[in-house]
Amino acid sequence: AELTQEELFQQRIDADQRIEPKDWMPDAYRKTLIRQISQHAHSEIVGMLPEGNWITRAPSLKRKSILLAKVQDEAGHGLYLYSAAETLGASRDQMLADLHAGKAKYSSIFNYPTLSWADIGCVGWLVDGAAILNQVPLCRTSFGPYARAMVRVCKEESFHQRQGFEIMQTLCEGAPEQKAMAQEALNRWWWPTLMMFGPKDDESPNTARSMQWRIKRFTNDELRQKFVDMMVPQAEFLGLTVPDLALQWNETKQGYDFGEVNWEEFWQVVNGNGLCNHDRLQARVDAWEEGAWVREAALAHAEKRRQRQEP
Ligand code: FAQ
Repeated sequence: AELTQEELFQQRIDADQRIEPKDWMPDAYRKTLIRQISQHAHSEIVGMLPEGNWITRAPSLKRKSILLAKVQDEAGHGLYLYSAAETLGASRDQMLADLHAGKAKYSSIFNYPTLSWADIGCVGWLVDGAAILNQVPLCRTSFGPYARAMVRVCKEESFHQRQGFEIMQTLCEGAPEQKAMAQEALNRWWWPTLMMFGPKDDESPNTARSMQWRIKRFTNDELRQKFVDMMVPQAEFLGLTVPDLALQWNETKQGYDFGEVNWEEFWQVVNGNGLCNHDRLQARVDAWEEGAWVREAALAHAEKRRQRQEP
């Protein structure tokens, strides 16, 4: 019997061939990619806000220039990702309209406040650490433009993670007050970071199909486990305590057992009721409205140039 288009598509996926924008693809594949890539793009842009909050208060000129560069990198990541989503037929104006209307999701982690300088350390160390674990496998995701965008993003994320760890290390080697500040920040960021990987596999509606299509290469729980196994020794090296009484090395599985994430809190934050959801969205809406004159001026300029070039 002849294979259907969908079966041929799955054969290409199974042979690890990249799917490109003009190739045939099932509607649901296109839809789930637009969903994931646009959420990812929004996360990068909204993710600039918690760290942007500390640019004017960075403790030294050196820290300030590093933080500025990092926050600008996140803007760049957002732009590559919006472009990748556009190759699937999504319109950037529509994606942004959905974000501004509160209809589009972005990572739960950016709805938590950055209260002290140590939070900037934790965002780099833990949040970028989680982002890297999730994104390195995405360099091999089946959709070409998304995979290629991830290569550069991951290189930049490694620098971000390193700078976060180094902030933590400096604080942990400093005065007792600085070490306490680092511990207090870890206490607040640990659990929200574990939530970044998404719901448990048996409660994740998208995982099975995204694995079959090789959009995702690991499940949410697999990545969460890798994260804990990677981070616990780093916390020990810093002399910090991971705030989880259930945390214990499991010899048989050669990994850590750890406590249960507060899923009630996770869904509250995802559904708009976290500490900063309102402020984050308002900041994006304000930026869009205050930037209207720039967009208008750019369009007017392009129009003038076009008229000048006409014979
Ligand atoms: N927050 O069925 P699943 C960064 C939603 S890193 C909010 O498991 P999926 C770097 C999910 O969308 C952060 N919503 O979904 C940076 C779905 O809702 P939907 C961004 C979440 O897609 C660092 C529903 O729950 N990284 O920005 C979350 O298979 C520092 C059911 O979930 C990425 O986006 C959550 N944590 O797996 C920037 C990576 N988790 O759409 C600035 C790419 C789940 O059905 C500063 N994305 N949901 O209504 C992915 O790998 C996947 O989309 C997952 C979720 C793993 C996030």
